[in-house]
Amino acid sequence: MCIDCGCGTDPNHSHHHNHEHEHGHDHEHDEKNSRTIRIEEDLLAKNNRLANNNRTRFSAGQLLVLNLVSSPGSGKTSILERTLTDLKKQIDFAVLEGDQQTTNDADRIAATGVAVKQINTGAGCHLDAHMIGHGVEGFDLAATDILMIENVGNLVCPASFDLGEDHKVVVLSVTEGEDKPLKYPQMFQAADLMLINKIDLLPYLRFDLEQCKTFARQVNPEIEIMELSCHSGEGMTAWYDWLAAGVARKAARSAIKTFPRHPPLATRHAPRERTTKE
Ligand SMILES: Nc1nc2c(ncn2[C@@H]2O[C@H](COP(=O)(O)OP(=O)(O)OP(=O)(O)O)[C@@H](O)[C@H]2O)c(=O)[nH]1
Ligand SMILES: [Mg+2]
Ligand SMILES: [Zn+2]
Ligand SMILES: [Zn+2]
Repeated sequence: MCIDCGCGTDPNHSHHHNHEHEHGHDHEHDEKNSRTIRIEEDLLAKNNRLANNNRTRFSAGQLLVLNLVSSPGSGKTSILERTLTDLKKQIDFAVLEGDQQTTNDADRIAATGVAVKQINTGAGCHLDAHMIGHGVEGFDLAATDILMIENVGNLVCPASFDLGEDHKVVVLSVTEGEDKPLKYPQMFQAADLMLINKIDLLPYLRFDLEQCKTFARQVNPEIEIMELSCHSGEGMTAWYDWLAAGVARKAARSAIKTFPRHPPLATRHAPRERTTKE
């Protein structure tokens, strides 16, 4: 039994956690609605618990975990292919690929020589923390600097599911229209970084780059934004620098953990010897 989720430890097991049950009986709408809300809350609460377990496991090493989210076809796999090819000599990567069907993306990543596992969600439209917990079984996380998770192409519900990642990175390609941050605000609020991809196509499109950035900052004033094209290579250096800085921050944090600058609390606050007055 898997202690966290109660399922078998076989990573190939398949089960659905977010299926809905037909009740086969009538009941008031309010009752049905409140039950639906309760089920959703339970589902998210369970996901958050498993995400925290993932995070604890990831932070035991120096692992930087990124969750790549976007609508279908924005270029997540293409960005990964180029990034892994360019950086794999300096940074150790592992990749989890989420898709409803096919191993196409995992096959593309495998061709770069980086460790990869495909998670097929079937009818599911997002990855959840439980899938990630099992997905990383078999990866040598202690020897990995960055775990890249490519989520299912969907700008809606992956925003609500914490996987235990350090950052959600939202990819928006210029063919999608500059208004997407306003139409799908939750995703852009949840992300720390937005990659605007396919800028090589800008001369052929009516896409207002500045307007797109304004919209993104309107829903998330803190969001970092980079423009790039993984086909032409333009803008990729800034993304690579961001990744390298993330890895360096992780390494520094773990060095502080290993060599504390201050004596441990127990030593600093050791009880003083009592002098008893007779
Ligand atoms: N012109 C141009 N095309 C790109 C760029 N990046 C990706 N593409 C193309 O966009 C299409 C989709 O790219 P993918 O990398 O498969 O996109 P994805 O986000 O992984 O797609 P899903 O996994 O299906 O959601 C492919 O035909 C790519 O060649 C780019 O920078 N410029
Ligand atoms: Mg893909
Ligand atoms: Zn399980
Ligand atoms: Zn979903």
